[in-house]
This record gives sequence, C-alpha cells and structure tokens, in this order.
Amino acid sequence: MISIKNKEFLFTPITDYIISAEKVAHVQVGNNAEHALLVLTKTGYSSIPVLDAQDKLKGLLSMRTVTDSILGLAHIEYERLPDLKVDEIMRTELHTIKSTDTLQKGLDLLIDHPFVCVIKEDGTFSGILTRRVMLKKFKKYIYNIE
Ligand code: 4BW
Repeated sequence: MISIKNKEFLFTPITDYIISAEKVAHVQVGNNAEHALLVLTKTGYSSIPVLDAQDKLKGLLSMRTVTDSILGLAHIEYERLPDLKVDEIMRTELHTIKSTDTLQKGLDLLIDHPFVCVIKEDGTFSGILTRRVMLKKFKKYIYNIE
C-alpha cells in the first residue's frame, strides 16, 4: 500500500522538472539526414526530438536511426545522407506526457525510456523530462533532503 507521504510525492506534477523546449537540441522535419547527424554528433545526445515549423512534436531521431537508414549491403552509404529527409527516417511511435501529469507517470515512462517529450494539448512541444532529473528528485526524496 502507498503511504500518504509517498502519494504526495508521486502525485506531484512534473511542471518544475521539465527541461524547457529552448534548451532541448532538436531537428526539423524538412532537415536532411546529414544535418541531423551533425546535430547528434555535436550535441552528444543519442536521441533528439523532431519538430515541425509550428513546433509540434513529430518524432524522435537517434544516431542508430540515421545509421540504419544508410546501411547498404556491403558498406555504409554516406553519400545518401543529403537526400534523406528526417521525416522519412524518424521514429513516430511516441510516449508523451503533459506538464500537469504526475511524477508517478513520469517514473513509469522513464523506466523504459531515457527521456519523455512533454507536449501541450494541441501537440506543441514544451520540453523533455529526463531520467537524470527524475533520479535526482527521487534521490532527494529518499534521503529526505527536501
Ligand atoms: O551534453 C550533455 N550534458 C550533460 N550535462 N549530460 C549529458 C550530455 N550528454 C549526455 N549526458 C548524460 C546525461 O546524464 O548522459 C545521459 C544519457 O544521454 P543520452 O540521452 O543517451 O544522450 C544523460 O541522461 P539524461 O540527462 O537523463 O538524458 C536522457 C536523454 O535525454 C539523453 C538525450 O537523448 C535526451 N536529452 C537530455 N537532454 C537533452 C536531450 N536531448 C536534447 N537536448 C537536451 N538538452
């Protein structure tokens, strides 16, 4: 059974723990795979959101997705990178969360995903909730620092 104190923790909204959109590295649907590879390499993140011109979340792109898309039978076909569009290769099955959702929902999702995208009702991208931020919050709670 969940204690009242634990319930308070689990039912806290994620609002204060979101990394806001302007701080999140991303690519846009029209970008080509070469640009995406540059962003992934330069930022060092293994997976990033894909947004459209209206800042709506459309998918996720990872280093693996890009590499997979240019994998030929005998070698990696780097010359195809400029001709491939991000929206042709991105992953579109997404797990998302709203800023009013609880830490409990965030915790459940972050068990299987390193980060979850936060979106508004209309699909506009607001930011991400990361495993690191959640673990820090959880650690503070367990050690009773707050
Ligand atoms: O550039 C980095 N800065 C810092 N401070 N930490 C980093 C950096 N790159 C990686 N890390 C660390 C973080 O602890 O490695 C973890 C795994 O990174 P990832 O997945 O495989 O690139 C990071 O864990 P996290 O902060 O919990 O982030 C989980 C995932 O969320 C990252 C990345 O896919 C995404 N992410 C985090 N911050 C992001 C971001 N994507 C775009 N922009 C951001 N600002």
